[in-house]
Amino acid sequence: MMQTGESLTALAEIVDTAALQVKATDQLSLNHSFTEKDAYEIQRISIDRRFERGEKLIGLKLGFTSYAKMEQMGVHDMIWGRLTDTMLFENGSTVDLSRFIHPRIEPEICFRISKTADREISRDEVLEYIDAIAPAMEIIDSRYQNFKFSLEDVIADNCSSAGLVVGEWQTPPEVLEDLKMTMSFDDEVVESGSSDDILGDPYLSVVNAIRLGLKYNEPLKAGHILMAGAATPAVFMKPETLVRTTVQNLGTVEVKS
Ligand code: OOG
Ligand code: MG
Repeated sequence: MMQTGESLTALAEIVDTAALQVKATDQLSLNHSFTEKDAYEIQRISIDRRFERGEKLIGLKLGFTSYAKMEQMGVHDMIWGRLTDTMLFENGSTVDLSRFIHPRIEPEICFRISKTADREISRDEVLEYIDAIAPAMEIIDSRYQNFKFSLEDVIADNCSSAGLVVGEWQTPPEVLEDLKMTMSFDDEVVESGSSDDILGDPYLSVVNAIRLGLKYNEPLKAGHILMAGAATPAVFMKPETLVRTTVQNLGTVEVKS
């Protein structure tokens, strides 16, 4: 059954409060029925609450752009969420794990958007819309118990987004295929994959994020960043650990806990 505006607001408050109080909540879908469209509306309302508290939109993220992630989480459709300024950690900085419920970290690629697209674009046009690219990691922290959710649940929860760290910006190469990506904890490799694991070509993340942003009235704009989605499964963070991701040809990015 379609939820009314008022009850979508109540559901948005549940996920926002869980994030604020750093306390896991039941999956919304256990007690409420709502559609994917409703889920994006819940996400929008919950992120609006952050904006009201002063946070600023810095860009968008995609999720489930790799089979590794889809399999790990049992969810099989691409999703998108919003990134705000308070989620951004400086490369090499220390992250306070007490800010999160049960944080996981995953290796990604980040794009800087240089031109606002007012229509869908093709793969061949991507380089006209970005001016920089960087190795990156996303910290995800589902607001749901045991990191378990349906597709609708995770969309409502802003796709688990909780933090991100971006390495040095590079000039975008013509092709991004077949670049080795590894993530290590204190120099021990914990996950490795290839840039190809992201949609077969991470530049397709730009095509898809522009399409989805237009569809949901949250267009990617010049100056925004875009997280492409993880190439490998995410790994639970541990205290006192240096986490580093290396993307072949693009360099490294790291964060300490
Ligand atoms: C959802 C977020 C997925 C990605 O990069 O695929 C995601 C989750 O795994 O909790 O960010
Ligand atoms: Mg991610």
